[in-house]
Amino acid sequence: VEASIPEPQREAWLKHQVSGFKDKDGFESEVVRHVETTLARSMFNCDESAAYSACSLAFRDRLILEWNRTQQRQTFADSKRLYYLSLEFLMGRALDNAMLNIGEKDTAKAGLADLGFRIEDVIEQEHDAALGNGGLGRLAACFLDSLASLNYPAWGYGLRYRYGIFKQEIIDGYQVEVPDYWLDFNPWEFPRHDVTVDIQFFGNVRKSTDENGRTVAHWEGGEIVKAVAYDVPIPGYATPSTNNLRLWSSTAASGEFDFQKFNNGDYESSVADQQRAETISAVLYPNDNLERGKELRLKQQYFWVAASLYDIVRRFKKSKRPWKEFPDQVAIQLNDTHPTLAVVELQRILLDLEGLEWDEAWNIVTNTFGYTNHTVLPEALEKWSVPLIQHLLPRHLQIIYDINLYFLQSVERRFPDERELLGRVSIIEESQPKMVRMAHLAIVGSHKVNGVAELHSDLIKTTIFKDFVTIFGPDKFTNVTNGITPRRWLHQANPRLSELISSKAGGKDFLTDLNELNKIELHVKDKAFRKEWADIKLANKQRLAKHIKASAGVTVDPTALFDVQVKRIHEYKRQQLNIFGVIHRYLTLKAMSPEERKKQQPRVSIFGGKAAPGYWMAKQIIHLINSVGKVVNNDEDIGDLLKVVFLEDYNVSKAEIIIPASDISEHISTAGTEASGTSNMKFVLNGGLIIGTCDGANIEITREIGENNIFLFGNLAEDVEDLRHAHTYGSHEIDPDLNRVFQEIEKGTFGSTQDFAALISAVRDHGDYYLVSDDFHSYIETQALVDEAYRNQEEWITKCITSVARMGFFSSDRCINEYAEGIWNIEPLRVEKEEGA
Ligand code: RUG
Repeated sequence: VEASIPEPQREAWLKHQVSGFKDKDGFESEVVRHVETTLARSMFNCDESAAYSACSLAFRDRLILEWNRTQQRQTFADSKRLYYLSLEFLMGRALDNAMLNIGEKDTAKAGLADLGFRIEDVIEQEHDAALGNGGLGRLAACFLDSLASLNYPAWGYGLRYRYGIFKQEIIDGYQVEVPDYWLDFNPWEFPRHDVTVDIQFFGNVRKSTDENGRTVAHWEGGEIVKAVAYDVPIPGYATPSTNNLRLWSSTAASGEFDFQKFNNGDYESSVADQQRAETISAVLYPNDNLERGKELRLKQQYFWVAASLYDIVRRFKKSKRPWKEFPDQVAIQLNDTHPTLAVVELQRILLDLEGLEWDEAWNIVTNTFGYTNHTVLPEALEKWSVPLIQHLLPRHLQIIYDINLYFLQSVERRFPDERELLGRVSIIEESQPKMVRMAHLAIVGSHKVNGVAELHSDLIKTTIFKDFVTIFGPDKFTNVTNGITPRRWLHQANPRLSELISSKAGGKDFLTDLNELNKIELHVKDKAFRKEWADIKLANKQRLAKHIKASAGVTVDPTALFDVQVKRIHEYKRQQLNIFGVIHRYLTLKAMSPEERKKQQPRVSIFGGKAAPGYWMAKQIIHLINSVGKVVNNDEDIGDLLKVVFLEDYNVSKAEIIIPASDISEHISTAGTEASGTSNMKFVLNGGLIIGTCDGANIEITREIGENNIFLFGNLAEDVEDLRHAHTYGSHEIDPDLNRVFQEIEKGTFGSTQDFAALISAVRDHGDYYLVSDDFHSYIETQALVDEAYRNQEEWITKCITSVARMGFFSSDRCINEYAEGIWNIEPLRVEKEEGA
């Protein structure tokens, strides 16, 4: 790269090369420089917020230098890259992560102390980057961390929402949504005003014939919106590799048209255009596992996909390689169906703009894309109305119809007698209006389709995508069980446990090879080790107890059993089962004599999670939890035996406090509904046990850690359909204990009975789709086993240590290596450590 610059100029550049801070002194001088120049402040008015900004800028400078080098290295190596397309990246805070991944947290701690600040307070200043709803977005963030840490040449592409997931407030027990404006000061992004792409919407398609007699489509007219790139550096752990996350922001295209409007005095309308354009990237849709088919959402999808592909194609074209080599240079992963229009857009680029023939183009497209499915829930499977696509993206609709035609023709040739098969696999659903089934398009347009846990990958092959397995064969469908990054979810969230583990595992290698954790199993009987283990858990619980007091106003005893369920609120995740179980516990305790009560295991039931603003049932669940808490927490008969807490505004930084403090966490979805779950992995990795159904990754966690170390209950996925059928067509007896709970709610013990009627009738009168009653008895019994097991602290600690030791499989590094080898066909770039600054 350097060779293209003439010698004297190169010398000048190299002489003045910036290197970023090297030690504590250098760090301090960078912080002071940023306070005084970048922020225009001084030591007299540098508060914690300014210290955070300056400290972040000092680290950002380091990152950006490594980012530049990494990009140069990748360009020079000219090897295949992965592009991860995700509408959500739930990154959380960046400063702590950057300090730890770069390996300079101690330097920063000492430097900040010299300047008069506590590092914890400075870290606390950061606003979470919350560009995601839940598991899907956080998985994308873990994947970015692993890709960089493993030195893979990879970019993430997403949207730079002005408003991330809303902030949740609990007022009188109800969820209230408040906008999350997070961009006030964000030192972690670099606006690239020179990297812009014009994105077209609406208009019409004209066809002409070229000199070779070939029909050429021209997409004309309509409206142009400009995409501006914002780059976020993603540091790898213990490597100089720093990858890029490119987020697109929308703005009005500054065309002559606007200018003319303005000159003509039509100021209002030119401002309205600007605002309309900016709306595209304004807000993250707050739905998890639910699609609503809104036009603006489709606009977001195309805007992001078109800008990203333009960027990817531009980069490829610089290499001057022939088009057929595109899949050798580029792998694109579709994170769920949200980016599926990328399949159509690449076909359009190759066909209409680059002049390739259909088959040649389609071959390139299908060899480029991979598709990850994250759900089997029907309400989450994306469909877009044909008239909407026709209106917004007229050329794309034509291409979708052509893709479908050729696909169905090939199916018909191979299965001439199966007329119904065509209707079932068609990309177009023959409804009123017709709909485009995005999952079908993603499958047809990709060379690999994967689920995210073994059970889930089996289920998609035998249920929703069964016909496609018949058509394409089983090899196209594969499994990559999800994972989590141990850097954030152990080292950062639980520094003392990380330190203790490294003292027994022979250093920090477990952070880059999580299987090294198994070394601690040898020490499971070591008294001092066990003592320190228990002390750390208690300290983490004390920290959470403080947080509970400050945010929910409830005093909890840190020695009680902490039972945690934190995740999006959803009927399939069954927080209602949990709270019904809590009521049952409360009633049981109330019925006991004071002597009997004294023998019971004290418990704190902790809930957290957001409900989609339009999801009424989920909001009722939150209200019930808070209403139960109000009664139970103030009942003098009960005291510390049971406390019920709803922690408002669950997000990544709160997860970092909550997860290390858990004794038992709940992963209790109806079997067959939770694709994987990833918080189950985080809790176990932090020395908490789990109670769960045989669903998602719980099954593989059991396989790894052993049946004795997990509390499983409930019906199996294979029985769910029959049970539902029986509820609808046979008699449906409600579990008697659950009935008692319902009666208590209906008596008004927890306030207005009207509010909770729907939660009860979903079980009693509407078929109990989520099998709450069927699983209730098993759930209650298993919770009793949890109490019993917890009473034997020695055995409990043994279970915890053994489980952590066996969690190696769940590192997102393992997943990324599986994707790289089995789907993307990419190699890591070797990096010498000294190469970095
Ligand atoms: O619900 C799933 C989780 O089970 C899974 O762990 C996570 C990551 O794979 O994705 C979640 N998910 C699925 N979020 N949105 C969807 C459907 O769009």
